[in-house]
Amino acid sequence: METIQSYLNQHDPEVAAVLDAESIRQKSTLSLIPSENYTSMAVRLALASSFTNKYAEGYPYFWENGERSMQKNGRYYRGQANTNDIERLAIERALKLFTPNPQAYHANVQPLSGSPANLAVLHAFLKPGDTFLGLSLDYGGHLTHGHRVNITGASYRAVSYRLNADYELDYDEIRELARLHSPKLIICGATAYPLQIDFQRLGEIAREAGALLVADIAHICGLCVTGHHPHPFPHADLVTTTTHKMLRGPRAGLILCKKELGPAIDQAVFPGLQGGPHMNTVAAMAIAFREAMSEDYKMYAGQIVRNAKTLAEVLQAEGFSLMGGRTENHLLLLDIVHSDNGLAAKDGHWLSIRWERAGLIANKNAVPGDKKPWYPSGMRLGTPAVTTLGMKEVEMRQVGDWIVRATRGADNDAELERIRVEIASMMERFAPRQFV
Ligand code: DSN
Repeated sequence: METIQSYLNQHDPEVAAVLDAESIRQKSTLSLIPSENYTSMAVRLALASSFTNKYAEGYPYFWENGERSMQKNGRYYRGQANTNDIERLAIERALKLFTPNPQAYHANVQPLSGSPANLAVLHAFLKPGDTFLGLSLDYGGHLTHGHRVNITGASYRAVSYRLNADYELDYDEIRELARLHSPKLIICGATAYPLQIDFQRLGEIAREAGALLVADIAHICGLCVTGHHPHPFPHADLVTTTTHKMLRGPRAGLILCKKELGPAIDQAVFPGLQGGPHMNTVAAMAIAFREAMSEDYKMYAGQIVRNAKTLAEVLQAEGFSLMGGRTENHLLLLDIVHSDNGLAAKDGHWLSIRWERAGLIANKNAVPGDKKPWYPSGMRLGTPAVTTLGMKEVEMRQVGDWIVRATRGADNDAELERIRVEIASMMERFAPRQFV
């Protein structure tokens, strides 16, 4: 990696300086954004591989009578021997990692990220104006689950469901909405939901309504595939995920579905939505899928949850208000406007800036009732990245202490600077070695 850095320094010192600065930032601050992580060296090398030079529109197979004919080349351009091999391998590994029975499912590894994956699913099964249900953004849902400013809300009739007063999914309300609106599809999954999801119950609701169930597990995929959370299959008809969050792969998206839905999904991804897949990313995905099948990864996933629970306990004991009152996964959502004991702040925007000065990198987040997304009342915290670094419960208590001090002392620049130095010192012990 030093060779790569010195090559970049010589080739383009201006860009090299910014890359170097970002490495230093990542090495000296704490990433508490629940959707961020650190990839392995192997994933990073695959991203920089010669596949980045290759176009590969199409698929490394043909659909014939509901089966993928894997030995047939379905690409539009020539020179695909290796792209075909790598995409077939990525598909095989995705099916092995994510599905109960690889023979009965299909995987499309081409979505460029989670948003295009979700849009492709809607494009495959809905016509403009058709109805689907999704979790409201200010209750932890994702933009692509039908928010009005997103193409999914602008092109389709999106009906939003919410959480109950305890910040839990309200399955009875979802059933009522499904009965009332007869959606073609129900999306479940979230970006700021700290509790487990009952996929079985949602599957029953979807079947009763004659709708497809799509589980967007981008945030929790690692917990589902290692048995720490319920698995969406066989209850869901389709699963979407990103591969760069808890999964620690490249920035990309993935769609898994019952095999009979495969031709429609493939058609929707290409040519429906995208052009050529990013084959360097597909290679990196294949590596990440294999890594996630390991015993180490299973232990990592369990530690993510233990770390989040420890952080939640420390923060709650000090007076922070937690949405849902607890966490069962990798994230916590703090209502910082309604926290006690000197921990209330005017808004998440302001607090996130103050925390960053202390080396605590987190994101502001809407909580129910917020009217201004730029000035929300919440802060979202997650443990996947710090757990990758090897941090455990003891470090989470220290992190909790820093968060408390940086909140009580948010107006005190000297205190923020002291915390920044302490964090940088701890990161010297934990920062990953794969940085260029
Ligand atoms: N931006 C992602 C997250 O942070 O959850 C979702 O797309």
